[in-house]
Amino acid sequence: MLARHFALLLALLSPSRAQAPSPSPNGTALVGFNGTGVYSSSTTPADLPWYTYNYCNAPHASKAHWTPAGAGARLVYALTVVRHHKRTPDNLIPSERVFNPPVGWTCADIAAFNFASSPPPPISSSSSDGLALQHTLSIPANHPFASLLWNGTCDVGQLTAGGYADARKHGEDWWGVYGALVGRGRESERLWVRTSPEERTMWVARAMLEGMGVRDGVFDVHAQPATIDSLVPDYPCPAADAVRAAFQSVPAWTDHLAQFANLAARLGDILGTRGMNAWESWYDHYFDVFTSRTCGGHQLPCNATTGACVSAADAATVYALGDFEYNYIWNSAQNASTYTSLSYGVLLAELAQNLADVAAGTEPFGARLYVGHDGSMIRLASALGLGDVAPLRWPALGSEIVMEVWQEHTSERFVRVLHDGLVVPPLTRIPLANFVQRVRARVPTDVFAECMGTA
Ligand SMILES: *[C@@H]1O[C@H](CO)[C@@H](O)[C@H](O)[C@H]1NC(C)=O
Ligand SMILES: *[C@@H]1O[C@H](CO)[C@@H](O)[C@H](O)[C@H]1NC(C)=O
Ligand SMILES: *[C@@H]1O[C@H](CO)[C@@H](O)[C@H](O)[C@H]1NC(C)=O
Ligand SMILES: *[C@@H]1O[C@H](CO)[C@@H](O)[C@H](O)[C@H]1NC(C)=O
Ligand SMILES: CC(=O)N[C@H]1CO[C@H](CO)[C@@H](O)[C@@H]1O
Repeated sequence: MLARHFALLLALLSPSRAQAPSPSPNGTALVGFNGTGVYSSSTTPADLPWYTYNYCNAPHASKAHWTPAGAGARLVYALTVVRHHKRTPDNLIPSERVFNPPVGWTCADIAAFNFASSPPPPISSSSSDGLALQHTLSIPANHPFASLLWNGTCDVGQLTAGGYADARKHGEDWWGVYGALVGRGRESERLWVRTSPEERTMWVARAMLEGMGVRDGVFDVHAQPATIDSLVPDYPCPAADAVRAAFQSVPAWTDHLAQFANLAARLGDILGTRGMNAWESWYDHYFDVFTSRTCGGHQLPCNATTGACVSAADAATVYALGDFEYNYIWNSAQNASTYTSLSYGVLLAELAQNLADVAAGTEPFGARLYVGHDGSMIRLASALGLGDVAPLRWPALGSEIVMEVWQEHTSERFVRVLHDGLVVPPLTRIPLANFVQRVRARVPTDVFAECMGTA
């Protein structure tokens, strides 16, 4: 496994074989990231290793590459957290319509259903013929505010048909490895699924369940209200905000903004975002706008007036900067660990409790699946110490962390962690109780009081 991990690092560091062009060497020198990997297709080219970083569709555990933890050990539980798959941009260019991709953002190939039912229908895996409600989104050309959005039929941050297909395959692969923990026909009894309050995560849950072979009936997925949701996470935490504001005002952060001011100016001139704090205080928005397009098969944006387009080289530098920023904020900054603990403590406590229940023999489910966001993945990766092994990159679409519980011989149980399909070297065999303790150690004693500053 160690050798495989080394190979992974080499693959990440190897120059131009991936589809993204090599970024400028001076960018590499500053931020320590190359931005290499695949950013323009869900399919990793066959000449690259299967575990190559693919931002559009992360590698994950599958029968073809997964190996048991060792002879004599039996898999008894899997706690999986994934990011949703490909979507439209979550951040809009101020004059979005002017930058419309030539073929537009069309979502005619994915149907959205949203309806309520009262009284609640029975939860079961048998077919139920209720009245379903499909809703179709339209953006009328004569809408007075149409200039703020693209011409097309997709909502902002909407899962695309391509994202749905990737999620379905993800579910199929997940079932190939972990399905036996659930059992055919016992899906709603043995598999517990949680999403964020964001619609796209529910769509991904649906696609993954479909890929797992759950076709009919009513499946219950759980979510928390957006105001206190712990998975995005969205609960208020002014203390965490203050910690982050402080470590984003020191040179370790501000230097990269100064160093890449020319890049920011160039991008700002093309997109009309110059001087806008939301776009210039970090590269998050550019990263989102560019990758959503390239992963969705669209070109990088061009300014219709000047004809200037964002160059592939600049996009690659943005990707490297995105990795740098994610690693800094959630992993490497002084106090990043406090920030992660405060802002994710509620979910970490829940994950630890699931595993404690397994240890106590009171967990009724064989597996739990959480469908979240990049912010969910990076915090979990950081809290589990994955950033001590290698710097953390921006969690790719569909990225996955699995905490497997193995039973050895008679009583000894241990946890093995997989990240994007690969076993994480230091987390191959942690006694279950120790693992629970490690996760709990990252949970503030009184997370509400510490967040609200009343501790
Ligand atoms: C919007 O896109 C459709 C389909 O590509 C096209 O037929 C139509 O002319 C476009 N409308 C505007 C206002 O750009
Ligand atoms: C980290 O937290 C300590 C204690 O609150 C504080 O003194 C220090 O300035 C913080 N560091 C940064 C970079 O914000
Ligand atoms: C370094 O990168 C900046 C921003 O992309 C660019 O303006 C500058 O010319 C580069 N310097 C060198 C020495 O390549
Ligand atoms: C196109 O570029 C010009 C020149 O930089 C800029 O002023 C304008 O805002 C850009 N267009 C849009 C629609 O943002
Ligand atoms: C191709 C390339 O730029 N590779 C560099 C990636 O970054 C590492 C440091 O993190 C360099 O050692 C590589 O040379």
